[in-house]
Amino acid sequence: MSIKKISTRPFKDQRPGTSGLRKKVTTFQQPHYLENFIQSIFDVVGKIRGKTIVLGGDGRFHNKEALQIIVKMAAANGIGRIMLGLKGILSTPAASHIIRKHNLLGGIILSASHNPGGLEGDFGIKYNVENGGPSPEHLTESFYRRSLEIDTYYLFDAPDLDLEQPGENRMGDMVVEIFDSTADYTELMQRLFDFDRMRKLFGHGKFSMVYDAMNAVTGPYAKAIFEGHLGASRGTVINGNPLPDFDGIHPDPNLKHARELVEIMNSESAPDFGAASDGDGDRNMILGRRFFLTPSDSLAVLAANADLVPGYSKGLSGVARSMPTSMAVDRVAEAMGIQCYETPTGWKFFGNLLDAGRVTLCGEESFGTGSDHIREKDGLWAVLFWLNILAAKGESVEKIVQEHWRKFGRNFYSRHDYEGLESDSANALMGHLREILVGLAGSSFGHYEVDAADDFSYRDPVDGSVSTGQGIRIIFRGSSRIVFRLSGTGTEGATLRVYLERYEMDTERQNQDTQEALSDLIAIADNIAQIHTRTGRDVPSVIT
Ligand code: G16
Repeated sequence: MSIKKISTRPFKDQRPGTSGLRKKVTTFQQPHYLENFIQSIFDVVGKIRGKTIVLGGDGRFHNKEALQIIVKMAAANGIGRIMLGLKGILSTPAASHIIRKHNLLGGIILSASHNPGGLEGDFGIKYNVENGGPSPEHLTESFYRRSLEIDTYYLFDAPDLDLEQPGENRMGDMVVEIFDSTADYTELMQRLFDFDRMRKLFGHGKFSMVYDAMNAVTGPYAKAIFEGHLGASRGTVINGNPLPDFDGIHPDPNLKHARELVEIMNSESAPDFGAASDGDGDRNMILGRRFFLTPSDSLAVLAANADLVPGYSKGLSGVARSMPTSMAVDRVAEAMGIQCYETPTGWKFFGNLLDAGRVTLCGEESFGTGSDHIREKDGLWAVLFWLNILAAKGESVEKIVQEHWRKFGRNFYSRHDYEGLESDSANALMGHLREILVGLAGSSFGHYEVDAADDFSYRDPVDGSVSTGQGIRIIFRGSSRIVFRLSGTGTEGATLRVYLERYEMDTERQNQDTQEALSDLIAIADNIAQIHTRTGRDVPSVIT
């Protein structure tokens, strides 16, 4: 067996987005496409000879084929050992944990996260670094630059591995250890949460839950934890088998795509608690009985109740949220006397703050919540955090959230997505916003007066790096905001995201319908950005 040296030519479109390189499956199936990007990663990371990496994916279409190629490329490039998820399955949080637990060089995760799967769907590659987190921006830019000049990649000439059997295999000098990561991950969760208390919650027979794994990666982990360790009844986990096409489900845990769960939670016989995760297991959606909780509120409630959870009972060093995430957690931080950091969208921006011990909890409006236990957001962790709080308080999700609003005020919040826009018109819309920004401060729209308007830029307080152009913020007096940005995770045209937020202190007015409460801001957003005129769209594709 030998190492094959293969000549190739660069592709021009391998610049990673918000979270790794995401493209249509058919793009990745082009000869040399995947190989070019993987070789670019190996070339840029450098000093990989003899090192260990973790490898796996969310089980989506093309996962296994891609894994076989990457294993052979790793062997040819001198990697010493690969820890490979059994059947090719590894959730993003589990991969982050394995990197940290074993002090690995890093990891390659094959996932397009919450994007649709199947032959017509999406595929993706992320490289996580030695702290377990996503590659920082300077590294993803280096992968991209390398991909523009690459002319050779290396492949070990060997038969495919059997991914279905745990144990050690050899490929040349490299060892491939095929392992089941559910035990490691469960053990980490047991260190953070009060499993006894949660077992009692399920044990007295009055508490019920449904968890929707959306036929994606979390099914095996969720069954082991909820139905196994915590004694929840069988059937608590629905859509629990990872399938290449997710059985047609779009694995994005929101009100539109987690349809089955939402129907169950809105029914007369709804269980007490509902939750879902996405394709690679890093997102979460939390539902009470006939009650939807925004991810922004979820982060704020977790922070306010962290003292009830063993892993966080010593206090939080600080919290962080992405810029478009509502400012609900800011109020909790203020009350607790801790720092709240505002970062650009993308989990990679939390890495330095977590490593420096400046924050313990962080979260994003895009259904992502996490802590310093790993360096990725973590879907099942968030669900367990909620379960632990429910077990400790003995109250419903709705009651806990209502009380939170009474104490801190409510940040009415919604995100309107306009998907599949023509890139040119979406870019022109953002260009128009940038042009008018300067003149906005001081102007009034109905009752709303603009306090400040800018294109968000971030200076990392730890390493001083600066990221510009991270979204247009229009901030009104009284803590209302409209934010506009283009998604960095889509694979078709452009997606405009409009984030709307209004703060309400008056407890009498905290129970309005969210869209109603935001109706003035929705009209102002359209007026300022000329959404309808520029995109031809009357309504958003998705409202969360
Ligand atoms: C990724 C990132 C998140 C980000 C989200 C949405 O999530 O990891 O940090 O908030 O994309 O990004 P955008 O608004 O640019 O589409 P995931 O779950 O897709 O990896």
